[in-house]
Amino acid sequence: MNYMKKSFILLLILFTVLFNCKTEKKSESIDTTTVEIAAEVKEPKHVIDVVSTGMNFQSVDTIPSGWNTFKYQNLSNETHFFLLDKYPEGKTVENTLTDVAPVFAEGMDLINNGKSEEGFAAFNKLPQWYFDIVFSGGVGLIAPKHTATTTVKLDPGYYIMECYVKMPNGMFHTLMGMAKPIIVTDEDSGHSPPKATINITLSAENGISYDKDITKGKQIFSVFVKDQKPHENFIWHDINLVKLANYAKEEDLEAWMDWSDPKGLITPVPEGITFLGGVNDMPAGSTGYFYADLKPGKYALISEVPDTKSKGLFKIFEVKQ
Ligand SMILES: [Cu+2]
Repeated sequence: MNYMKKSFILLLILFTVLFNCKTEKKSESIDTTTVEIAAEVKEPKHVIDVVSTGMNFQSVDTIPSGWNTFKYQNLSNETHFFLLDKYPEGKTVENTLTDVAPVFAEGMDLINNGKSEEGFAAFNKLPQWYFDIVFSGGVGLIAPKHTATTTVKLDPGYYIMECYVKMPNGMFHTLMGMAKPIIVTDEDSGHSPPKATINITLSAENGISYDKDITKGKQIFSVFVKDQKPHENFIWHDINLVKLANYAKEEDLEAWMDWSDPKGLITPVPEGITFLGGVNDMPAGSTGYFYADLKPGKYALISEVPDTKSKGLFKIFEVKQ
C-alpha cells in the first residue's frame, strides 16, 4: 500500500491515540408429525464489560489473550463502535502523543479548511512505526441505549480501543476521549469461541455472504474475513448489523458509512437507522462473532467503506414473523 494510503489509515487510528440458556423458540407445527426446534443460543458466560456514558470507554485495563467476548453497553446519546488497534512492540499512547498527534493535528486542520492536498501531504511526517499498527477487531456500530456483544481472538500486546465516529461539528470521538489503552496479557483466557447459528463470509471480492436464511430470535453470527484490503477511504471492510425502518433510505445509509464524506460517520445517524453491533476490522483469515436478538422487520449487513452496494458489502434482508 502506498504511503499516502497508509497515512490515511493512520489518520483514523491516530485520533485514537490522542487520547439463557434459552431455547430460542420452538416453532411447533400444529401437525404433530413435524416439530421443528431451532438451534439453542446460549448467552456468553464470561464477558468483558465495556460501557460508554459519554465520549468514554469504561472497562478493565488488562485482559487475557485468546478468545474474549466484549459486552459493550452504549449508555450515551451517540452511536459508537470500538476498534482494537494493536500497537507495535514498545509503542504506547505516549509515543503517539509526542510523535504522531502533532502531525495529525496539522493534517486534519488543513483538510477541515478545504486544503486536502496539503493536509494529506502533512501525514508524510508520521513515524514509520505507526504503519505497523494492526486492526484487530472490536464491536461494530451500536446505537445509543443499546448493547452489543462481540467475540474476537486477540494476541498479547498493547492495544488502543478507539471510536472515530464524528460529532456533529466534525470532531472525531477519539479526540474527545474515546481512546483507551488496553493491555492483552500472555495468559490465555482459556475460552472457546461460541457456536454460530449463521456463518457470514466477508470479502472484498465476493462481498457479504451467509449460509442460511436469517430468522427471528437469538442468533450468533460468525464472521470469517476471507480477504482484506484498504478501500478508497483507506479503511478495511468490517460488518455491521442495521435495523431499517420502513422510511429509512438505503442510499443515506450507504453514504453515511464513509468517514471521508463530510457527512459520513457523523452523528446523528440518518433517519430510521439503528445500528445493532457487528465485528470491526480484522486481518484476512480472522473469524469473529457477534450476537443479535432479531425481531421481525427489515435489516441490513453493511461494511463501513464507500460504495458498499456495488461491492456486495451491503446486504438487505427481511426477518419474517
Ligand atoms: Cu464514538
